[in-house]
Amino acid sequence: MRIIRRSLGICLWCQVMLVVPLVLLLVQRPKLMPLFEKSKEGCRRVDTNSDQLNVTESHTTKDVDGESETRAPVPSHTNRTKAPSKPFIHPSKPFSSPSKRPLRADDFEAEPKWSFDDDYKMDPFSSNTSCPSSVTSNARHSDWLSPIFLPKIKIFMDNSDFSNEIWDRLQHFIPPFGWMELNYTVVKDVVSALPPLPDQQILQAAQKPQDPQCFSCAVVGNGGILNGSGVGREIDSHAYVFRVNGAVIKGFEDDVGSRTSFYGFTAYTMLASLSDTQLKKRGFSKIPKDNETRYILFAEAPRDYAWLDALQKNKDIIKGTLENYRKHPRDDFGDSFDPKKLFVSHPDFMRYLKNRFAHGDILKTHRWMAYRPSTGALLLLTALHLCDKVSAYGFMTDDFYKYSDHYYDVKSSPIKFYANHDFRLEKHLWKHLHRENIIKLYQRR
Ligand SMILES: *[C@@H]1O[C@H](CO)[C@@H](O)[C@H](O)[C@H]1NC(C)=O
Ligand SMILES: *[C@@H]1O[C@H](CO)[C@@H](O)[C@H](O)[C@H]1NC(C)=O
Ligand SMILES: *[C@@H]1O[C@H](CO)[C@@H](O)[C@H](O)[C@H]1NC(C)=O
Ligand SMILES: *[C@@H]1O[C@H](CO)[C@@H](O)[C@H](O)[C@H]1NC(C)=O
Ligand SMILES: *[C@@H]1O[C@H](CO)[C@@H](O)[C@H](O)[C@H]1NC(C)=O
Ligand SMILES: CC(=O)N[C@H]1CO[C@H](CO)[C@@H](O)[C@@H]1O
Repeated sequence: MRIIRRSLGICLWCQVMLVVPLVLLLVQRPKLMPLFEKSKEGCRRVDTNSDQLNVTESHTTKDVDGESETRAPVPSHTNRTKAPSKPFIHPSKPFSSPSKRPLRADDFEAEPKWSFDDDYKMDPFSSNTSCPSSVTSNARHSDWLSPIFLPKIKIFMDNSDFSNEIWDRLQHFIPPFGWMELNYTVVKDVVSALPPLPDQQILQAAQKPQDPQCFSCAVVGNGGILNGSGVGREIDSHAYVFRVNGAVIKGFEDDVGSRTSFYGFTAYTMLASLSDTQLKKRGFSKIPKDNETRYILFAEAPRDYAWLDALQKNKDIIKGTLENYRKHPRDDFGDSFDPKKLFVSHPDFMRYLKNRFAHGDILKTHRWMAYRPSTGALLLLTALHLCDKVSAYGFMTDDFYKYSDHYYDVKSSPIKFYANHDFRLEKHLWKHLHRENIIKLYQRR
């Protein structure tokens, strides 16, 4: 068997199994198996960064119902930019039946992988840029990025992004990568209330004839490297300025600029920032609210959907979510809250960023469910898919130990590493993107 496998690349049995699962899935009670990492037992993990078609071998695993049985492996097509030529399960096919109890994160000992894990909602109306040297065109010339970069992926959700089929599909992924363990009614209400987003390339949609060909964006992280940097004017000179979480401006204009075109947050990071004592000392008492400011919510947990529901319906947050912070989300936006100014990350886009750009090692462990890219990373990677040119300020560099955690820290303190993020991976990613001429990463000499 081993010899055959070596000579063929994949075993014969596996080749047969490329075709069978689709039939099984449609005919049988649809149950998909996570591709656990159990190399000792002969199963290989599907590498989501490989361009080859890799298949896990047969193995016995604990089913989501608790029964133990041998099941056909699910093929994973991984040729990302092309339409799949091998069998794959289309996202619009239902995967769960109402009689079954919903999937739970606890069912899995490590991050589950599904055949449709790497399939994402695309935006057919995504507009082309006329910028001669944009992120998209530079990515096309990068051996590393061209196979993984999807310039036309759908970035934000609108009211077309809820249906029972989508609900069933996204049940397989925990938030922010999907909707596992969320409340059906709340998700349905929230997504259905989002305004239509006919052209999600929101920056290019604003394009007028007199506008520049290339839209530049400055993404401002909160790193201590910005303290004393003097790059405030440079930041403000970009067409758009992105900020995140505790985005202190007052008193730091010379270093971080003063404009905010986009403010990125999760319900928790925003509310926690607003109640942070250190940030309070810096006068951070409200989120940025310029006349140009728009908002990007990275919906990372059930509480984000509950918070958004309350924001949309102009009511208090339900008990058991974030009511210890501020009960009434509208208060943070003011009376003139305009739903069109709030963009909500698409779970497919979040999963794409995790799978292809920031796949933390912790995902292979039993603590997999805690992991997500940091809010700053989500914002920078979002800008990468919206803008023609991206400059990153206040993001982690190799000499991070020389700087305080944040530029606004009252007392210098070393950067904190959190178990649920992978800052080293992110630091490496920024450096790599900078080297490949995709972003300009601010570094001090
Ligand atoms: C993936 O795409 C490349 C070209 O980009 C192609 O050569 C290769 O055959 C494709 N692989 C599969 C499995 O379709
Ligand atoms: C966008 O660009 C691609 C390739 O450059 C081209 O084939 C396509 O027609 C363009 N679409 C629009 C809407 O301009
Ligand atoms: C889901 O949310 C609705 C509306 O808030 C609530 O009435 C319902 O009890 C929730 N369902 C579950 C299973 O928690
Ligand atoms: C919005 O901001 C721009 C740029 O600072 C300014 O020129 C304009 O007057 C402002 N508009 C309003 C209504 O405040
Ligand atoms: C920021 O820079 C100022 C001036 O160089 C310095 O006095 C201060 O200690 C720095 N703050 C932190 C948190 O390192
Ligand atoms: C991650 C992984 O298993 N990648 C393998 C995919 O299949 C090719 C060809 O069989 C291997 O060379 C890769 O190592």
